[in-house]
Parts: sequence; structure tokens; C-alpha cells
Amino acid sequence: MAQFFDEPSRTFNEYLLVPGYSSAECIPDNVDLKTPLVKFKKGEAPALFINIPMVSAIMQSVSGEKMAIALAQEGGISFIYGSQSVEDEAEMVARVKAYKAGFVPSDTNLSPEDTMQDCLDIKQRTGHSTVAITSDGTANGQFLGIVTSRDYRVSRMDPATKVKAFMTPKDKVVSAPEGTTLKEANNIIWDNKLNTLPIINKDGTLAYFVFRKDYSVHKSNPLELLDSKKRYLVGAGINTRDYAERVPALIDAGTDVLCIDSSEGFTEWQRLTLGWIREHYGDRVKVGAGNVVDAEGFRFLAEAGADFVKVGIGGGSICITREQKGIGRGQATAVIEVARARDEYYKETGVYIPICSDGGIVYDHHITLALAMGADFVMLGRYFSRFDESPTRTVTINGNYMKEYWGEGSSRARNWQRYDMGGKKELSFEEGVDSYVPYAGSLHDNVTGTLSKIRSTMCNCGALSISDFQQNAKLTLVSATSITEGGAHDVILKDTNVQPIR
Ligand code: RVP
Repeated sequence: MAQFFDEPSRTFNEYLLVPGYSSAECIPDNVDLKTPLVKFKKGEAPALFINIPMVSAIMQSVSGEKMAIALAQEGGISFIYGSQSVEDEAEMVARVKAYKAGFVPSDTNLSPEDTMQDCLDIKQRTGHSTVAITSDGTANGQFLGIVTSRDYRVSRMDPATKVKAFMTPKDKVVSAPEGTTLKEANNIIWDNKLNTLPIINKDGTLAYFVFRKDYSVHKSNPLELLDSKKRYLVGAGINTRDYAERVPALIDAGTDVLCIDSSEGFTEWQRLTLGWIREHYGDRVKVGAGNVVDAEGFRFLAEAGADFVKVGIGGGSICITREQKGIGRGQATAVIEVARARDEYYKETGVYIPICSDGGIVYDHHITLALAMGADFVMLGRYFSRFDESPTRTVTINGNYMKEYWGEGSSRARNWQRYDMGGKKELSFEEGVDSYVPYAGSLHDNVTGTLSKIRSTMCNCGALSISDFQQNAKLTLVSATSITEGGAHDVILKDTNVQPIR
């Protein structure tokens, strides 16, 4: 007979934290959210930490290079999506590693032969109004000038007017040579009242832009996640099909950590992929695996050599795996069981394998619950997709700003490798949807708000570190009626359209 689990599987919404004693030291400023990213032996430190327990999902609509840079600035890490060619993924990683805080490769470029209409189109596409004009219209061509919105008048000029007729040519542009420090660049910006300073290589090609606004961003990131060469840390997704080609390219590009991106991790394919990496790189290359939802799955990946294990099937906001295939498990139950298995494995072997709760985070407090249940960090897709830094278009729907967000199992992503169980190299049916999410502004502002809630709750529970929180948090299941009690209830929420009658 089939095996039945005694308890129903539960979601984060069904739990609450019960406060613990908060001493006078329990203030948000004293909470340390640093957490291990990869496995380590008892008494040793892990080779990789993250400074906040948040990583961005391995998805086309979430983790591009902008996301990776913005999240590393806050102390977390992105996993660049693997559902693109090996070359494109490796280039994205290389661009994150080449990024020098404050020095930005130009992503908005045209040639002098392009037109004003091209300027309008590219501005719409990238959201940037400063266009680098280079000989070949690339980010690193011969620098010839710049165009900003001040250089053309849409109402008065023919859209076919060539860029060379209205650009500010290079001899009128204040620039600085390669090797200029960020501080020097900032001084030039201030002295000349500039918004943008092009940095030019010796051979006259464009190296970077320094933007006035970025200098202040750089200065206000105490938790930023840097490697020993002061470059941002970045992760990358791989699959269980082309790893022999993809992994070396990603390692050459400078990837700090890999993660097998798959809807189901308890498979021979994952064991083979992990085995291949160990055979070729030993423990030097760090790689997460998943996803699993029970102790057996965890044990399998731990023994196969995973550096961290991702937990969650079917809980993602865009995921319809449970509807399509009837597999999965409530995210809270999955995390609790896998965390127990992780702790047992640690007791038995002295090796701590961090676990990542992946998908299903709707409210900020779900992150706090996941940590209390034993997750070492969480992976978020929908959350990050709403920000300026996600790679998708912003659109308006009924007057509201929205961003696109689609699943890797949707036909839009065509990520068949993520779902492949052998057979034809294509998605046989969809396991994800294509959707919109409300636009929410900058990653920095949102992550700051989320972290302050996590820190505050941890203080209520008397915990100043994640491991302390995992060990001492008190959690309770809630009844359906107490969920209702938890929101605003029995009041009529104020509405701006209400007309006073007196
Ligand atoms: P969420 O944060 O709830 O949006 O979930 C994101 C997670 O959903 C991803 O990290 C991944 O594990 C999963 N995912 C991605 N695509 C799909 C799909 O198309 N079914 N699911």
C-alpha cells in the first residue's frame, strides 16, 4: 500500500510566532542576519556566507545582471538564470564580476547614423535617457559623444534626424581616463555639475559611465557581498543536461556558486551532475541542488554531494505543478521536515548543509517564519520580479504599474531542461504561468523594509542571530478563524472617496 503522511502539509499562512523574552540587547540594530550559503564542518566556517538570508530565483523574469548587482549590494545573492545559451549566461556572470561599484558599462548605446526615433525607442526599452554614441553603437566602441533628452525636441524635430546632427560630440563632453578612481570621478561630477561621466580607455573606446546617483548608493551599503577582489558575488543556475559544457564556462566567467535548477531534485540526474562536478573540480566548486520536500530527498542530495539543498515543490506563485501533476507539499511542512533531516545529518556527520526555502513567500513575515522553521535562507521570485532591477518590462494595466513575471515552466520560458525526465527535448505541458505583478519600486527600498520587519520580529522572539532563532523560536499553528482575526477586521477601512456628510 502507498505511504501516507499522518499530518496534512501546511503553508506559511497557517503558522504564527509566539514571542520569547526580549532582553535590553534585543534591538534590531543588534540582529545579525549573516547566514551560511554552503556546507561546512563542525567548528569550521563555511566557504561562502551571505549577509542577508535572501537569494533571487533562477528565472528569466527575475535574475539578470542588474538584479545580481543590486542584491549583492544589499548583502544577498542572485542566481543568474540558466535557461539561456551557455555563452549568454557566462557573459551575464562576467558582467556582474566586471562591475566596479559605481562604474557601469553602458546599456543604452547608438551610433551617429541612428535616428532620433532610435533614441526614443531605446529610452523606452532600457528606461535610461543617457545614450552613449559610439562608432559601432556598442557599449565598448570608439566613444563619439552622448545624447540626453536635452539634445532633441520630439515636437519640433523629424524622427528620422540622424543622431550625429544633434548629439553632444566628445570634445564638448567632460570625460575621464580609465584608471580614474570613484572618488576622483565623483569630484569631477560635482565640480562640473554633471549627471554622467564617461570613462574612456586609452584607445578612445568607452569603458564605463559613472552616474552621480550611484556614488551615494555605493556609500550606503554596509552589508554588500564582495569576494576577496572586491567584486560582487554572483551565483548561476545549471541543469542536469549540458553541465559538462555549462559548468566550465560559468566557472571561467567567475561564478561564485552554482545551483542545479530543477523542479524535482530527488533524481539520478542530480546525482550524476553533482558527481561530475566533484570529479572535475573536487570541493572547489560550490553547488546547490534540489528541489526536495522531505527527509529522504534531503538525505539523497546530501549524500550526492550538494553544498546546499533547496526545498519546495509547487509553492511558487507562478507554479501550477500541483494542479498539473498532483505533486508537491505545503511549503511550511516541507521546510520543517527537511530542517529536521538537516539537523540529524549534522549530528551524525558533523557536516552542516544549509537549506533554502524556495517559493511561496507572499508576505515579508513568511520569510521570518521560514527562518524560524529552520531555513538558512529563502529564494524569492515574485518578490524580486516587482522591482526596477528585474529584467522584465513595466506596463500599465487600468492605470496601475505592473511588471511581467513568468514561470520557468511556462511556454514563454521554454525551460524544458528544468522539467526533463528524459524523452523529447521540449516541454510536454506547462507547469508555470505568464503573469503580471504590481510594480513596487527599487530593490533597495523594499529589501530595507523587509529586513527591518524580520529584525524586529526576531527581537520579539529574543533572537539576535538566525541560528539562535532557528533553535529557540516558538511556533504555533493557527485556526482558520484566527487567520481572520489577524487582519484588520470588523472595521470599515478608510477610503479616499468617502464624502463627509457633516
Ligand atoms: P515565488 O517566489 O513564489 O514566485 O516562487 C519562485 C520559485 O518558483 C522559483 O524559485 C522556482 O523554484 C519556482 N518556479 C519557477 N518557475 C516555475 C514554474 O514555471 N512552475 N516555478
